[in-house]
Amino acid sequence: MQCNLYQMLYDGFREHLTDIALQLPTADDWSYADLHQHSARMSHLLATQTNVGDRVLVQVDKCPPAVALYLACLRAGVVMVPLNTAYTARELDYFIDDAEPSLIICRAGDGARISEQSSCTVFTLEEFHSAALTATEAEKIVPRNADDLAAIVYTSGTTGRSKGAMLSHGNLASNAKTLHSLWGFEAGDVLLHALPIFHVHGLFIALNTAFLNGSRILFLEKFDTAHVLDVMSAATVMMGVPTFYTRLLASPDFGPAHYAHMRVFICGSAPLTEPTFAEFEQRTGQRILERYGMSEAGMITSNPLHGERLAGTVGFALPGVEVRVCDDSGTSLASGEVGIVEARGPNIFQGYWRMPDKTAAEFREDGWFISGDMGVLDSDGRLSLVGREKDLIISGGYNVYPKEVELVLDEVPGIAESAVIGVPHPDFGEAVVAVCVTEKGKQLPAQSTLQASMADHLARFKQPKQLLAVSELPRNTMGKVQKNLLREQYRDLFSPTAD
Ligand code: MLC
Repeated sequence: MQCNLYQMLYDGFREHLTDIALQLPTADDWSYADLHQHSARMSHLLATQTNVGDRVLVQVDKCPPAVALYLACLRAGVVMVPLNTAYTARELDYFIDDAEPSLIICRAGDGARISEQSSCTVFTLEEFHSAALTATEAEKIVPRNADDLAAIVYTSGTTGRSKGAMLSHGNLASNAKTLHSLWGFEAGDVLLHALPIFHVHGLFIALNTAFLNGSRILFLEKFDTAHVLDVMSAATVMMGVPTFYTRLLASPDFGPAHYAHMRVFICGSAPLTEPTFAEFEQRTGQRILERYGMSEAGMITSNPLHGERLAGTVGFALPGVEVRVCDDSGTSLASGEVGIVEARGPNIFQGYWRMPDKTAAEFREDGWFISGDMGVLDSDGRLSLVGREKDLIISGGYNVYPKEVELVLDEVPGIAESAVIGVPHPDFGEAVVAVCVTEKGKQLPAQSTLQASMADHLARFKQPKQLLAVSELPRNTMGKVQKNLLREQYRDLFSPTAD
């Protein structure tokens, strides 16, 4: 049976080939026929450069050819490895070593550097796209099984080493189909898309559901409040991270003319606070639909489209997905008890790329995935997240593990040790903050010096928004740094009312 996700998406949009697929502010729109044809040609070119199952590393700006490339990878049966455009050359080195791609497609301007960095074939997206346009159109869609890999999505790891979550055609297809139906996609729906397309949220959740529906996508390069407001009145569905919603609320211009036609505002990737939920409802009359997911699982739970959407909860397990809350040994806890969220279903990834031990540690023998998030189920099966077991910081929807930042800071001359924490931030939800102990008799280097030392090593969003010097870090009797005390101490660092 053909389980290639492209086949399913094509079946969704084939009746809409002459309709606009990607609507751009520049009016350079792409129809579904354009996406179908360009991806066919790109897939043909991919087939001349790679074998089925090879990894193709992609670090490109958000634009229509990048979307065609995603579809081409599916069609050609290669495994796309999308990378955040904020990653530095050093970070890229790690991904090249780890994923061992046979092809890299990058931004204009990065081609020469990456060719030096890697022995595999490198194209800029522009080069690849123009070369593909001269290629034959390959109608072919490579047959794939449900468990064949479609993508590897890297997520930060507790140890500072990123892990590649392997997602199969079946994983992505199950989520796309379920969410398309659960969120009530219907004829005439128009999706406002301002998310990046190198993560699960913007790439798979947003694009795949819209493709299945043959929907027009208002395709914005990034979230810029003014640009979003310019186009919002034409949209019926928006998906975003909480920062999108706090930025909309911060805009005095945001009014009924913008949201009157909006069928549903969907939010995820980071916790939506109850005040934001309430203020949004008060301002617009709309209750934001919060859902919960992660790179390893796509979407896991969602508040209902028609039932009650409750602030502070992430709703119910998606149809076909099981969710439970367990103690450390994997024993289910009663409703009302806090424990680790575990999930099982067709959406759960195939494991971490070349990390069998890590994979084994995060799965129970009977297939339950141990998410690492702490949660509690109510008696109706509604899940609320109450914190994270691990040290993870979520800044503007991006995950940052402190260890990775600490390893870089500890190399900076003058810093003896550091503790990196997340503290509340009005725009990003949480901000990365570093608390540093300086070497004896030394001062904390100037912020600009520190920033410069980190620039080569860490993507901008991982770099601390503030560095603080202390004489010592609080430790428990075992000698472990008590980050909870630091988080408490600095919780008001970015509060608008803080001194
Ligand atoms: C940008 N910066 C960030 C940042 N994004 N810093 C911390 N956290 C972030 N998320 C930096 C910039 O480099 C810049 O640095 C400064 O902060 C201000 O930039 P900006 O122009 O205001 O930021 P902007 O480009 O508007 O981006 C903010 C954002 C964006 C929140 C709109 O980060 C975003 O689109 N986030 C979405 C992430 C996402 O899609 N996550 C899904 C993961 S999938 P300087 O110092 O140079 O000025 C997943 C599964 C699931 O989690 O469930 O969905």
